[in-house]
Amino acid sequence: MEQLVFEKPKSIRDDFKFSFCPGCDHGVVLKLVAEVLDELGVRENTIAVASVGCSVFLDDYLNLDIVEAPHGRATAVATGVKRSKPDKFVFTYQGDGDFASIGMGESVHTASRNEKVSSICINNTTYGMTGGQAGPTTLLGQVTTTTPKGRKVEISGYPVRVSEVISQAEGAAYVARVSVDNPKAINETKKAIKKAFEAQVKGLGFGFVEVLASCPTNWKMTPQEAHERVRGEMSEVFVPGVYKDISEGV
Ligand SMILES: Cc1ncc(C[n+]2csc(CCOP(=O)(O)OP(=O)(O)O)c2C)c(N)n1
Ligand code: SF4
Repeated sequence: MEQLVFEKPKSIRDDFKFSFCPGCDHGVVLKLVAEVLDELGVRENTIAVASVGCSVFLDDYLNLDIVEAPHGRATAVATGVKRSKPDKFVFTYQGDGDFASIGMGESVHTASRNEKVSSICINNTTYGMTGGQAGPTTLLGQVTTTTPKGRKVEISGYPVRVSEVISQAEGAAYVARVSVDNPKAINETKKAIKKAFEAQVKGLGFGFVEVLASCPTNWKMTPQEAHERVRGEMSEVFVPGVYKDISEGV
């Protein structure tokens, strides 16, 4: 007898068009987001906000109402959506260039105001879609198209530790940094996304998850090498963990 062991989440479109590179982690994270939306039963009541970057085609993947926000403005757009429709479940899905570079002002203030929205930030240490320029999270010494000799403190400063910054905002209800480079980490990431989304459902406030993710294309690595980089040098600088959880008193 045929036994169903896996079902496609209803929050993923039946006709989704796959636009990510082989080995990219965006697809894994989007699947987890879809599973959590299904499990919380909020799909039909959700308005998601997409950013620029490789996640710009969010509406090609997710079976939801989706608004597109210009570079960095996703949390500001989410704020407007939530304030005008407080009964909706609202989340943003952004790259690190979007969330923590040009959008950092919006991101920090959204957390400080304790807006009842949730944000996912994919930290792949680069501007992926535009060809691998340095971004706020680019590691020291990392070679990118705009740091051909490696990122140097004297020229570009230090990498921004996004979860540490957001967790300092008094209004943030939940802040966690996770990764998806192995099955255990993927399970932890799903739990973190659920916690962040539940913070909104329970009215606790702003929930944030930073996902350490690979960009094999711009890192010029195989998917395996890219995950080793996430586990190694990336996790040493961007230490995974729960940085704030007001429901647990962390
Ligand atoms: C208003 C606006 N400014 C700039 C751009 C150009 N742009 C498109 S994607 C991108 C970088 C995205 O990088 P990131 O947010 O890290 O996402 P990734 O592609 O790595 O997932 C930029 C600068 C744009 N599309 N719109
Ligand atoms: S450029 Fe990087 S982030 Fe964008 S789809 Fe390809 S691997 Fe993923």
